[in-house]
Parts: sequence; structure tokens; C-alpha cells
Amino acid sequence: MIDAPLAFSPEVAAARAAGRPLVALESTIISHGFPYPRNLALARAVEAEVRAAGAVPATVAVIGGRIRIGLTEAETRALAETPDVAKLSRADLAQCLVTGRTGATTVAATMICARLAGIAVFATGGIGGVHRGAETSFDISADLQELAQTPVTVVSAGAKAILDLPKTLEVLETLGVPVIAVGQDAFPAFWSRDSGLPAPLRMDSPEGIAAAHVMRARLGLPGGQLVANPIPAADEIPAADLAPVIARAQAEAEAQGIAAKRVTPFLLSRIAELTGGRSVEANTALVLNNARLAAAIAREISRA
Ligand code: PSU
Ligand code: MN
Repeated sequence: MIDAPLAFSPEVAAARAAGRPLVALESTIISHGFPYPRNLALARAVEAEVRAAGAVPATVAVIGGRIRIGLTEAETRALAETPDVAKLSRADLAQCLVTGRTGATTVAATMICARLAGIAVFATGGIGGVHRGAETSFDISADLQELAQTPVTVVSAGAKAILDLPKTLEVLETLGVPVIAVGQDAFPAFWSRDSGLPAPLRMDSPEGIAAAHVMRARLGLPGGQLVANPIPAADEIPAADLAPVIARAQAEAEAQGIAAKRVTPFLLSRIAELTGGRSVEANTALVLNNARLAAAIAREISRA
């Protein structure tokens, strides 16, 4: 029997009691993905977007020895303001819970917590994946393995463009993870709509994505679905503009010996600086866009 130390916020507890659709949201994007105070503004805006689209947001974090499913305003603020919050993936969850530390959940850890809480759909920005140079560093995000084993539909704008996207798609294929582009044939590239790579699957409606989620459960298949929802055209940064910026940030990370969990936060923050905040604007827009789609999918699944 599973006996996880879950604690639901009043809003989420009421939604569960009423059988309303829920959308899980991660907290690493707040603690390690965005600069303060943009992180706090994003956390609030994404929750508002989920509510406006007819579902209830459940931001996940570990606080005081419990997995919090839904945060209060004060908790969100504390998470956004505290500089040394732990970044939790699958490997770190139990240790963080027993030591009573505060931790922010990555895509992998948020999927685990969402499943424990009975939440089928989760919205984020971009998943982690295979890093450039992984053939020597072996840096492959635990997010990929999680998608292979935990039955949650993750709505993203693809994998972050700082990654090696062809290798990321290859690993997802090996792991049997459905990668579903929405409304186009190309796999999106986070800040840009088109990675230049074809997505393995395409579905254009929340109904279809919800039906596929339910069908996977009927088939007894472990693992989730990766929904790759392109950033709105008005908000994208052309891939050609970003390429030199990503290359420079990457070179700096190598020169400074940045490794393991620090790689993604370092690259995101350097790219934010090097683009004068443009990457943060685009990242905000794509997260809100994903929140809307996730809410629509959650509504469909709750009807099924
Ligand atoms: N999406 C964003 N910004 C982020 C992340 C996702 O728009 O910062 C976070 C997620 O928590 C994801 C993590 O799981 O980046 C990947 O980290 P790593 O590469 O160390 O696995
Ligand atoms: Mn990594």
C-alpha cells in the first residue's frame, strides 16, 4: 500500500471533493528556472491561467516533511524568494522529506507527486533531456526515464533548446514515450516553434490527447505522454537568433565546470542575461500557453 505524506491545499482539497479537473504544476521552474521576481509573477500567472481555462492548479513542492499539492500564496512567495531551495528529482524526494528541507520539484519529481495525488495532467515549460556533449558527460535528465514509467500527461513546449534535441527524441523513442506535437508536424524547440525535426506523433485536439491518455491506462502501459505544444507565433524567438547565445552559454558552462543539477539553471539564467530578458518573456508565454492546453486536456479526462 502507498502511504505518501501528501498535504493538499484548501483549494485543491475542495476540487478533489467536488471531482473537478486538476492540473499539476512544478516548482523548480520557480526556484531554479526564472529570476526573482519574475518567478513569483510566473507562478501566480500560470495558476490564474489554469483557473481561467476551467481547471484547478496544484503547484507541487516539498515543505516541512510533506509533499504539498497546491501552495498557498505565502508558500509560493517563500519558494520564489528563497535562494537555496533544493532541486528535487526522483533520487532526492524521500531524502528531502525525511530531513524536513524545502525542495522544489522538477518534471520528474512533479510527475511522481501528481500520480500519488491522482492528478493526470501536468503543465510545465520544457522538459529536461539529453544535454549537448552527453556522449562524454553522460548528462541525460531523469525527466526522460520518468516519462517512461509514470502515467502522467506532461504538456510542454518540447524539450529545452539548450539540449541535443535529436538525441532527446531518440531516447524518448527507445523508452517508448509518445511524443505528440500539437497543431503541427514539427517537434517544437521551446523558445522557437520549429526544431527542424519531425515529431513522432501529432494530435490537434485536447479530446484526442485525453483519449490517448485514457487508452494507455486501458492497455496497462506504464509511463506518460509528452505533449509538445509550440510557443505562440507572436512570442517565439527565431532559432537562428538563439543559436549563438546558446552556444556561448554552453561554452561558459564547460569552462566553469558546471555539472549535474546546476547545468540547466546556469544555462537558463545566462541565456536570460544574454538576451536581455527576451528568453524570459518567451518562456513565460509558452508556460501560460501550456497551462491552457493542460486545463483543456484535464477537463476532457475528467469527463471520460
Ligand atoms: N521548464 C522551464 N524551466 C525550467 C524547467 C522546466 O521552462 O527550469 C526545469 C524542470 O523542472 C525540469 C528541469 O525538470 O528544468 C530539468 O533539469 P535537469 O536538466 O537538471 O534534469
Ligand atoms: Mn542533468
